[in-house]
Amino acid sequence: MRMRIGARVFEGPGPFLVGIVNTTPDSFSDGGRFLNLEDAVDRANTLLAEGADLVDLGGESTRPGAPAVPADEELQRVVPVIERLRSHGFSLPISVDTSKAEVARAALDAGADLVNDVNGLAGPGMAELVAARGVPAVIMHRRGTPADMRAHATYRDVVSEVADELSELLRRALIAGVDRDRVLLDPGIGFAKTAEQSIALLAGLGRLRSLGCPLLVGPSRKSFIGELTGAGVGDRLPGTLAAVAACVLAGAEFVRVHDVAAASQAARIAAAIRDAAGRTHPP
Ligand code: HH2
Repeated sequence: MRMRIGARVFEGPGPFLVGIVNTTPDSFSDGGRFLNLEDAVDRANTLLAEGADLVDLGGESTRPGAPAVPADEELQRVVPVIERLRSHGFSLPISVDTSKAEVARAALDAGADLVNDVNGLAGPGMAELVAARGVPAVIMHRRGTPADMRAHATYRDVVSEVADELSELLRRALIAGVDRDRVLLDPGIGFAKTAEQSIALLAGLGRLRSLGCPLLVGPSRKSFIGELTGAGVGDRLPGTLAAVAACVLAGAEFVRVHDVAAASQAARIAAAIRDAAGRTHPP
């Protein structure tokens, strides 16, 4: 993989760590902690110090059942954080986690470098904006909206259906003018997926790699870990690290996590094992 994101060129198999900054009152694991400007900026700087390769800033929770946030409120949550980080010389690329073109546009104007869209660039004007700005984007798979996605978790074969639906989202984005070389694909762990389906997707990342774009995967603290182990949302770091290692071993280039320092260690060990396996048992 070779992809420029903002001032940085990401080259090779990674893994690269995307640190999460949620400026929301209601995110499933850290809602309310980084809602105010200073706290969000501090959080981004902490993630940088912990070894993040980029930060992903979101102003709307996508947890199941989360209410939709009006664009102007989402803007007020994310744009000042980006402006502050950029005016203080923050050195990492910044990703904006939004499904609204209006929010993405303002975030890019303020200095964001990548659009991370849990709606797969399918909303009004989003793919066109990404195409016009020539910025990289994450196309994530989901079905339905946070309000109703649980009802959509029915698949005959989750890995091939997610692969087919991602491929269709990618096709539409390309028709709108998005550059294939600037797309990351994401299976959307937990978005209209049961625990069993999320595990199947983590096991099936190889199939998604065959779509030809780098992968970004977000298993951090998600409910599949709770369902399998009984761990509460504040107690899912060990399960997160196991999932991060699995993603890296399966060839995912980017992992999106809350706990960057711990995930960085897990990812580096998994990458060393991946690379050693490639030398001793070439694919
Ligand atoms: N997961 C969440 C949000 N955005 N973006 C991508 N590309 N992939 C993901 O798996 C993903 C995502 C949900 O996690 P979080 O941001 O911690 O929670 P919330 O949506 O409640 O703010």
